Amino acid sequence: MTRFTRRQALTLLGGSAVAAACAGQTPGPVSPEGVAGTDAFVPLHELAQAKGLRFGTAMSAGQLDDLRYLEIVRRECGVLVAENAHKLYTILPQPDAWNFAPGDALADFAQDNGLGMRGHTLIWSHPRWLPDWLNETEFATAGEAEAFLDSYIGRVAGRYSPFIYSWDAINEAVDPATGELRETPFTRAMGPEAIDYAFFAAKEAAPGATLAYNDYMSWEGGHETHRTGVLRLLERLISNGAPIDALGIQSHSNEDMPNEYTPEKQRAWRAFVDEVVGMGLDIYLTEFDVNDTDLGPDIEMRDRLIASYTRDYLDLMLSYPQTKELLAWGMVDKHSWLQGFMPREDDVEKRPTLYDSNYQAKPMREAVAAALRAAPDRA
Ligand code: 9MR
Repeated sequence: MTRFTRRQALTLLGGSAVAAACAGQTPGPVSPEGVAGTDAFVPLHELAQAKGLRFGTAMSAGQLDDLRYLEIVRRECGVLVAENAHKLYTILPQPDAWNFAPGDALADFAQDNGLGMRGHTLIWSHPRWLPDWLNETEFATAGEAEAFLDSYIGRVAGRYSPFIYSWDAINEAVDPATGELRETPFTRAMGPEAIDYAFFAAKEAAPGATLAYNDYMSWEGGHETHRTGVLRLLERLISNGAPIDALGIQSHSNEDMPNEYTPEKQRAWRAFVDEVVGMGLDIYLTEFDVNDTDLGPDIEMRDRLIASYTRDYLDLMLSYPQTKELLAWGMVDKHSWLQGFMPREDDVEKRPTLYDSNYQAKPMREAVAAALRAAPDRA
């Protein structure tokens, strides 16, 4: 018997209302459009697809046990990315101790449910997020470092090829304080060429996948040096002929609150994005969420500011036809990494994602839907 994926089956059955009905989700407290199970409900991945975009989320392997969360992911998302399971510290915590179990579990879930998958990340070029054994490694020659990159990237990107259609080949190589490259065991042995080399190795292992440089420079105040450093790195990669397709703009707003997205900051940010697309690169919004550490505790007020910022930020970013991906960094507040980062003084739960901790859609979800509906078509 032919085995259809759930997504294929829903398409055959005829569209979004059926998708919502099959998802069997209890209604949320937002406008009818955002309420799963109503005729007006259209999944975000369908709204995105209609404009030539992909919509999805990050997920950890542990969250595969949260069935209500899985309903939301299946219903809303077309793409999954592993929050931590495809990082080097997970896959190779000790030399020769390969651990693909969590990454495979997430890839299996994506495949079984008709979702695409992005890979995050082949090399996180930041010593804090490399395992100790690797930070302590001194490659004797550039050739030794190259051999490691060939073997690690070849094994990881090769394992998921062609299923993973896009990789963050390198994550966070630029030091925001100086704009220079961070030092890693690879740059110590190879110099800046280590970054280029990772792109070439990824292309060889996963020739069909698009490759991005991913980083957290943003519109926030104080990010000017970071943005300049990233532009310099992109220019270098391109002039060296590295196979880079896109800049991954993580889209966390960590320190500036959503109501600090001023016209002046937007102008500076737009100038940066203009330069990136001017280099011929696509834009992927890879880790979208909104931090509310410094907003007052009132839920209605926080949700309103977060939704309004979401709409404004996405309107700007989706106005670029080069923006091809929109991935949320988690879809339910209680699972967000931000609950542990810059904790709120009043200790109330943060509201950084599209659904609250009772799995109900929030105004932020409607803001994403509205921005996708308003976005211009792209190829
Ligand atoms: O959300 C991730 C968190 O669970 C991990 O502890 C942390 C360290 O691996 O990484 C977080 O994700 C980061 C992503 O990989 C890169 N951009 C910043 C994200 C938030 O810190």
